[in-house]
Amino acid sequence: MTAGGAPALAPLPALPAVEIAAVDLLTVELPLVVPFTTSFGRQTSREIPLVRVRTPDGDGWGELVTPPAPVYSEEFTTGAALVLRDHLVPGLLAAGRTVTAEDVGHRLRSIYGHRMACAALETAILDAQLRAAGRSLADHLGAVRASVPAGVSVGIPDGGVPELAEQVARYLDDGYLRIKAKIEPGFDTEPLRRLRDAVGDDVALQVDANAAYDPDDPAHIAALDGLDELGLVLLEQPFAPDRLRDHARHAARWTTPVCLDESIHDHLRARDAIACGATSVVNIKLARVGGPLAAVSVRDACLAVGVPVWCGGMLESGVGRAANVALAALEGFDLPGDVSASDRYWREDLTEPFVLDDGHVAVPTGPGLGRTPHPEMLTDAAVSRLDH
Ligand code: OSB
Ligand code: MG
Repeated sequence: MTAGGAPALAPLPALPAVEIAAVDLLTVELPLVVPFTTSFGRQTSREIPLVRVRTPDGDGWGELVTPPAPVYSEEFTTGAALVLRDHLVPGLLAAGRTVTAEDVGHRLRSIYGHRMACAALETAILDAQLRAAGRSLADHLGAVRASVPAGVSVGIPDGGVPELAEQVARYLDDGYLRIKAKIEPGFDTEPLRRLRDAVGDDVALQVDANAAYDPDDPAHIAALDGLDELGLVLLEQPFAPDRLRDHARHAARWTTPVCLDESIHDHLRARDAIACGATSVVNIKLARVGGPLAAVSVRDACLAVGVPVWCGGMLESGVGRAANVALAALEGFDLPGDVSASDRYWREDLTEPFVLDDGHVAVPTGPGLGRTPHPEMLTDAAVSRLDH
């Protein structure tokens, strides 16, 4: 045991490197089954770029989860595709075409940010290495469960509270174990009080503001104070990512735990945010922190000081979802994540779908991600080379 009482965490086993023959980006557009509205905008479909790493032993896949505009963080899809083509892939291959997933971090250490782009590349290389080794990502990362508890993130509906309550009732009926509602100034205390009344006190309910509140605006703070009476599991990212001290100042007054998402871009930021009282739960998205390996180090930093974590999502297709579900299977991920079934997002997923079984999603057991895009889902994909 470490000083913090958490178990000492073993380093990941080494895997043989792969020889990269080509790196491509395949982009498909998938309509969402329900529009997804957050404080930063409304999305009705996703442009999904997949990084494909070709090796003599087969392909590896990774999903680029960037939104179309730089509204969640600085990253956005056209920018990420450009940085992959002009900086990340050339920077990686300049030191040779025999690579490991760790090389993405090591060889590109002088490049700032662009973590979602790095994550797509690192995941694709790790997938190729694991497929060659016949090992699943979940096993490699040290999974401790065969299925993960599933929550669902519900956008701000066009039809207001009646539509929200109807959607939530359907998800609870499906078996989801907790509900996360998006909020923004003007859609917070009152709608959430009505939702709480509709679902009852026993439903695990949490909210996500996506940084839309101003910590110095009394009306904004009054609205967040009102939420504190609703018995929420947590309040996710009320203020802008850099405002750690403001999160800490208000978190100290609330009984509802504050959980940071956008603010936590690496394990050092996790450590600092926890130490200053800005967050007492952490949403870990492997794409936001630069890939599965960085996600494990964020998890380690949280577990070392007894802070619970859960796995967030970015409306992934089956490719990105497979990596998220493997991460959510690790020790410490005890709260239900935003790891919902494929049919919550897509009429037809790019891969074999993820399904909900008694509120849980099964962790893939096949080699690598355990999911591969169906070739017929990629027939209309726009394909470009990243390694010229
Ligand atoms: O803040 O967690 C977020 C989706 C896109 C961008 C940011 C967020 C989200 C979600 C959806 O909440 C989670 C999911 O994939 O179901
Ligand atoms: Mg969030």
